[in-house]
Amino acid sequence: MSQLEELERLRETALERLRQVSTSEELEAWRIAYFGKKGAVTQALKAIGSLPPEERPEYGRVSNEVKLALQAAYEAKEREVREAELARALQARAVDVTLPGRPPAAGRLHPTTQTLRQIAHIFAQMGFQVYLARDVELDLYNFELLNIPPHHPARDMWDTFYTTREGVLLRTHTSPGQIHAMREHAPEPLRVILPGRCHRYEQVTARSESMFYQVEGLAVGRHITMADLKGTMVNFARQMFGPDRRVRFRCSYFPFTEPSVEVDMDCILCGGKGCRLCKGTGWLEIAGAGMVHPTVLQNGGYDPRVFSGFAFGMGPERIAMLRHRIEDIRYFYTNDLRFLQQF
Ligand code: 2NL
Repeated sequence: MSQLEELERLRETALERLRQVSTSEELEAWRIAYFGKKGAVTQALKAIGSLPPEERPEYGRVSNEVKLALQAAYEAKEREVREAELARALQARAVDVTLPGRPPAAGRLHPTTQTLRQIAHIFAQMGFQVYLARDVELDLYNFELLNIPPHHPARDMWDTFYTTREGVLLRTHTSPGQIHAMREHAPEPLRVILPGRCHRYEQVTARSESMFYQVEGLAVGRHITMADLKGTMVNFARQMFGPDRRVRFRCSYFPFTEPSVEVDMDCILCGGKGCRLCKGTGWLEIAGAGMVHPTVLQNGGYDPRVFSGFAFGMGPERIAMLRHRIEDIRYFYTNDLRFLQQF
């Protein structure tokens, strides 16, 4: 066989073998077999040196043609293999974009937050604005300005978390915030509710936590009477617990109100006959309240000869416990989803 025929055979077999290549590994093996250092095409090009001079031009031309043709075929095959392999990879790790997504777990408002919002809504209708105040307070605001002097026996009503800084404590009730509110607004009349966390250094039981919320209300104006307090409390009880609720006011004592009362409503379970929930009394306590003590009005910046006011305080956890028949306050802040997801 002549040298030129051999070149022709080389071209045919190389193209035939290239046609059978389908992976990048096979393609690389083909490239080494033909274009590697000892590859068939490389050898064929080198062979020109051993030919008689008169055959060299023709051989050179044809061998160069074969080389270019195989190179072009190789490049075309390389594109084909790359595309095929990409298609296979996409097929293997297919993502079905038409599948519906996984729904994110929907959160919800904490039962205390829900209750705080209902309370705020009811009082908003009666003209009360929400006032927010700090959790860390001065003894001055938490006690002294509320008519509770140092060493006064009334201090025993609040077991207090003190900080290491003299005179700085965690508020035991939201009342100090009312002093801030009064001082901000005096001598203008005022109607605010003040929700927030309070802290007491107490034994934790089914009925009391060391951290809990309070909502206090305060109305200060020129002709405010006990009748305004009673109407406000009755309206609240009926909006929160049903339009037929009866409300009663019992004598009580707070250092910052005079007179002071406890606000009760008829039992939502037995309607007043007496049961386990109301401990046989027929009544449930929902708030403490009273007419703002003149000294406290004065400390808030109001002249007690001109201004009067009423105030009340309630525990939103207790309100929520009554509404939802929750038997233990500790459920509120233990973060057990089995509890929280019921609301
Ligand atoms: C309760 C009782 C009460 C107040 C809070 C108050 C605030 C000022 C002046 C007068 Cl600045 N009073 N607050 C009054 C009566 C009762 O809370 O049992 N809370 C859970």
